[in-house]
Amino acid sequence: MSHQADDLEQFMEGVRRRNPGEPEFHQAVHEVAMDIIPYIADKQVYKDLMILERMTEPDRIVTFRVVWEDDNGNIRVNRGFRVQQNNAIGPYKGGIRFHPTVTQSVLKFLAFEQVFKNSLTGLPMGGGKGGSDFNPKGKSDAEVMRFCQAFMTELSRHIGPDTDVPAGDIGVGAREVGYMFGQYKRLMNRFEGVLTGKALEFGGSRIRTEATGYGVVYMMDNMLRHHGESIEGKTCVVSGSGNVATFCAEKLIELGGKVVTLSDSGGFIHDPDGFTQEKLQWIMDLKNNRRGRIEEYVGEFGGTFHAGQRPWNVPCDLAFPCATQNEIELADAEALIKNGCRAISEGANMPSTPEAIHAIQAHRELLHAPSKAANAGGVGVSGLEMSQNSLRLQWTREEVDERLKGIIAGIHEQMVTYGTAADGHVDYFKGANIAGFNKVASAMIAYGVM
Ligand code: NDP
Ligand code: 2IT
Repeated sequence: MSHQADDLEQFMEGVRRRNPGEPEFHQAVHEVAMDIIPYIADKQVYKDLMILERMTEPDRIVTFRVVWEDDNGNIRVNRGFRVQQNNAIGPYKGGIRFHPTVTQSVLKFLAFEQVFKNSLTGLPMGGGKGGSDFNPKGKSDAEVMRFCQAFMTELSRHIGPDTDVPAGDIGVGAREVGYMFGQYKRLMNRFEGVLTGKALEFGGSRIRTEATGYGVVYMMDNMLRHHGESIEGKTCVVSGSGNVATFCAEKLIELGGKVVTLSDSGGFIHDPDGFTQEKLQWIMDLKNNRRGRIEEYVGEFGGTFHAGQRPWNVPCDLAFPCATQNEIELADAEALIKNGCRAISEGANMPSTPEAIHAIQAHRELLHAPSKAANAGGVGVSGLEMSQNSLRLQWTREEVDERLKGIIAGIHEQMVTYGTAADGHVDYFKGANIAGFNKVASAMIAYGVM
């Protein structure tokens, strides 16, 4: 083994020892350390000051009991978390996830990724993440409201517009942010920008709802243009049918892409004719208002439903994983490669397994933008929402969209700067990891030992 492979293994050994039983967290740290350890090999100050070791240890984790009453009068108990990972370059910032699969490991991986992502946006935001194992599926609005109020009753002690600013993620959208913001305002008697993703009537930003999905497509556009190509006429496979997936599909259709799949946890739908904006509106209504299942699409518009499957075997030019972590495994990556897929822009956080990433990187014709860069448009516009709240102003749609495009183009440029090899090949993972790391590391060095 080379020195660097030794150093990586030794470092990961420590991470695994200090964080037992947290496989998602180990995976996220390993994905970053693979690039950072060789990068700092000749930068003694980073090693002496233990910068990477300090970055992998959250500043703090708050865990708490959330007790609420369901519609039948039963008392229900869930666990709430907030992982405050790193605030070297700004207040902790990152979403809240409500899903039965939420564990400390999942939230630690998300908080760790968020530090690098927020750094890449160029805005002053540290990294954090929170959530609960609460399952919103099948719950009434009143139950969701009582849960959100109970959750915020504890969380409110730990957050604030200059301390920690949560937002949405899986299972947390406009409805949940509304309930949580209302409860914070009631408890603190302060109207302040403590959450982002708020509705326009009470301090939200235009384009925040669309921002993650739009940004994923803008990143794809940047990657393709850098290689002399464009989205127009390309067949696109998208997974998920939530916030990120649907606005990713909307922007793709607008730019002339042909989107042929969407999915949910029940399986995927395949419409070989491609979705139109009208069909997509129907899906958004199904998911956001009627809270139905994606398979219902087939009864309305035709196409096929594939129960229990993901869409990666459907031949495509461009792929957009927008559902959840580890949804592209090795066999999926191999299917994408075999079918001639040209590029992947990751909407979900850490959607590709290490084996899948390895296979894709070995196949150098397949461009691959990592989630911490490709989905940074969401938190980027959250940062703009914080700016607008501080200014007590709301910008126009055009103004926010222009800034979003600028943020994504800036991230693409940083990845090219740090990720381009001598032969011109761009390793977007390496570029994102090093560029995200540099800014946070410099701030930490400036603060001294803490
Ligand atoms: P939503 O809750 O709006 O939608 C999630 C979608 O993914 C649903 O279609 C859901 O299906 C599906 N899904 C969730 N978990 C699983 C699972 N375990 N297996 C299969 N399908 C699953 O969430 P978002 O669209 O907001 O988030 C999607 C991804 O994007 C996540 O990885 C999130 O972290 C990431 N992200 C979100 C941002 C945002 O601004 N919202 C910003 C950056 C990243 P079902 O309805 O059946 O549960
Ligand atoms: O993963 C993410 O970047 C988000 N869920 C959005 C975070 C935010 O603060 O807008």
